[in-house]
Amino acid sequence: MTVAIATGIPDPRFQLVETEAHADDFARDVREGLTAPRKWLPPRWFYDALGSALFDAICFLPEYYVMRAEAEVLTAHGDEIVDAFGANVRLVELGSGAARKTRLLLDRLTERQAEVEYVPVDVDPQMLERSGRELLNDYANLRVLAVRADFTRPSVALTAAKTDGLRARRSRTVVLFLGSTIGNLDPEGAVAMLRDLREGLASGDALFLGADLRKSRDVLEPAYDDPLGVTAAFNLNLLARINRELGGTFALDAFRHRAFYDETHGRIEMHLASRCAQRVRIDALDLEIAFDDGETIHTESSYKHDDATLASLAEASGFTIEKTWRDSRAWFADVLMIAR
Ligand code: AVJ
Repeated sequence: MTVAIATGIPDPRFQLVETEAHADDFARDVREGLTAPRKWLPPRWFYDALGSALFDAICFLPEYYVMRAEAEVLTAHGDEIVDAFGANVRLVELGSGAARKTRLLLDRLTERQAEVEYVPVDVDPQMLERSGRELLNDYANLRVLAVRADFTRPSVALTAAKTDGLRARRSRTVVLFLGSTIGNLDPEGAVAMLRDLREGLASGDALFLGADLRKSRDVLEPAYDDPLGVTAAFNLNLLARINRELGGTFALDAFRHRAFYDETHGRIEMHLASRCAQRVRIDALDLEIAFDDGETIHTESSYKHDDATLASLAEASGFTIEKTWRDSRAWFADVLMIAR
């Protein structure tokens, strides 16, 4: 079910494993989402090359505190966090991307352990190769077993990492799921994912989860609707991507970015609202979509957590919260959970 593929990196410390479980069908998701009674698109499709660059730009915005708040947690409490991981751990990271924040932990782990095995899990093999190579340049005692897999099915990735794994004497696996990526999942989806993760772990293994916290609307809404319009561009790029890849005919200026905080559900919702009644053709799908004036496509939910939601998430998925670290404003939390 998994095959190691040739990687062009002649480094014996790097290995890339492919799984079959990367649900990679943009066309299918666009058809399903845009023909639904309430139109929607999954946020995972934001991240083509341009979308990933726009997300990087978002992280520089003064209004978007999320990345900086988590970096503060990992910087201020890094030693304590790595202490709590324990000795000789293997690090798995779900949705590793460029693995920039991971370095704050690897800096410390590679000093404490003779050898660190790092298992980044991502759907983008180029990203895995690039970030893997960069990490290996900087850490002499690192081994990278990159797994190309859909991180919403962590058990598949963990199985791949087990069969093809590098042998290191280790006490426990610590799974990193940073950056509030969990926020894209609704409560049921988050529990389903963490349950699947728990199935791939042994009792005593750990999850280190980054979650954005509930806070004032006055802070949350500008973070997702910035005056420079970068988040608007990030959102609209989804339509541009449909135009580029599926022969869509979206006029980008006929849609407007909207983001608002739904306090009842504790989530930011992002939408693209049609500025008029219009029809849009998507050639590759042989489809024409009708929009009413003001009708929206729901493109993202970003759930915000608190102690209660994190506790019930852990409880429902087979983990026990060991410790929580927050930034100085208590806007973001990183939580260490142990598999029961
Ligand atoms: C990457 C899912 C953590 O929800 O804050 C940023 C994505 N969307 N601005 C988030 C995002 C709009 C981000 N996550």
